[in-house]
Formats: sequence, C-alpha cells, structure tokens
Amino acid sequence: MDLKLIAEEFDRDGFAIIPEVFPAIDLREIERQMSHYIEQVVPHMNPGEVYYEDSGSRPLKALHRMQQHSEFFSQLGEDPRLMTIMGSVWPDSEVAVEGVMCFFKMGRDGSVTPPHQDNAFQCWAPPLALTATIAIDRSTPDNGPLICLRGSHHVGLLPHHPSGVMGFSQCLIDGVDTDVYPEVEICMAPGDVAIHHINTIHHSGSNRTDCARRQLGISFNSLLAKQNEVALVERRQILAKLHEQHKEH
Ligand SMILES: O=C(O)CCC(=O)C(=O)O
Repeated sequence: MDLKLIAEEFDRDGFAIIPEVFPAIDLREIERQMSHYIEQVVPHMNPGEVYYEDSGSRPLKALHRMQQHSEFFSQLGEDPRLMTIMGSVWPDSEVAVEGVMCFFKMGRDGSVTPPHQDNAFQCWAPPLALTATIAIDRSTPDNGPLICLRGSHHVGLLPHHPSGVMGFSQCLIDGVDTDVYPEVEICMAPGDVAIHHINTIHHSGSNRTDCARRQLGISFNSLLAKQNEVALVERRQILAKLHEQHKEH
C-alpha cells in the first residue's frame, strides 16, 4: 500500500482506489458471514436497516447498521488494513467507525443510486469523514459501478431534497459541471478497497449483467468531526416520511 499516494489522491480527487487489500480467503469468510447474516439477522431487522428492490422478486438492495447486529461486521470496521488507510488520510487524529453497510445490486435487478453526497445523510462538521467500499464482486462499467465526480468534495455540501428512492432518501437538487468535476467509474476487483470523501458527489447506474455487484460500505470519521444533531433529526424525519409513504403504496 502506497499510503502517501492514497492520501494525495484522496485530498486531490475526493476518492482513491487501493487494490488487493483483502485476499480471497478473507472474502470467502465475508461471504460466509454475509449468508449467515441474511439468514439469521435480516428476518428480524427494523425498517431502515434492510431495503429490497421494488421489482417483482424483491431481491435485497441494502443492509445498514450491520455492526449493531454482528460481531464479525463490527470487527471488520476495525480491521488493521482499513485503519492503516484511515491513518494515511487523517494522520493527526483518532478514527471511529460510524456504520457498516452492504449494497447489493443483484444481476438485472440492481437499481440506480441517485447522485448524492454522504454528508447529506451523516451531517459531519468539519467534513472529516469518508466511506470505504470493499468490493465483494468485480465492479465493471456494465454492472452499475460507483461513479465519483473527481474533485467534487471541494465544492462543499450542496442542497439535497427527498429523492423518493428507498435506501437513498436524499439526492442532489442540481448537478455540477462534469467538465470541471469529471465522472470516474470506480471499477474494482474483489478485495479492492475504494475510499470516497463524505462530500464527494457519487451515484451509480443499474446492473445490466446477470451477476451481482455486491459491496460493503464502511463509514469512518475523524474524532475531530462532530455530527450536527439538529440536521440529523431533520434527516431522520425525511426518512420516516419516506417509509410512511412507501407503506401506503
Ligand atoms: O451501491 C452504490 O452504488 C451506492 C453506494 C453509496 O452510495 C456509498 O457507498 O456511499
């Protein structure tokens, strides 16, 4: 791992890809734990912790707050390889794990993620926070890879509004100029890790292949950042409204 390069890319571009962080043996264990989680935990989860696609067979779309229900996924957030990456980005502060998620995007059934900045959901000030993505499957231009707008973290948090999309309740109101902030597909091999800044604009397309594009997302923050509690309450109200509307359909 070239830690200096990771920090430089992250500061400049708002994201960085670190290849081959988790070997096949670790990925097999992640998959085993995931299957166990889906069988044993998911049936008992609360709204807001599990999302399904709207399509007929309703495959899994996303799992949230996995660290609260699984020692394995809680420990994964503290993995020394991830902590080394965090140390390169924030060398002068301690780091905490805010949440562990999984985004599924099953073959032919994985839907679009609207453009957003994660800080519209997490409300960190200063914005010393990021999401680390661990690729479980290969992500390719055809299966809805994460797309980050290079340098967009420099614009700060932009206005969002309710998206109506379950699992991604907020989306950007206005786009930004992609000539200035070009879109970059984050194509990864299993075991690669990508990090994106909490203010980096990102989105993803649908999965047009037969194979799943699963990836874990782990949110980290520097302990120098604090969450804006007032903004968080507002976000939770928007989310509750979306869940209420969804029930009505
Ligand atoms: O799965 C996706 O494409 C979206 C993931 C995402 O928004 C994130 O990791 O912050």
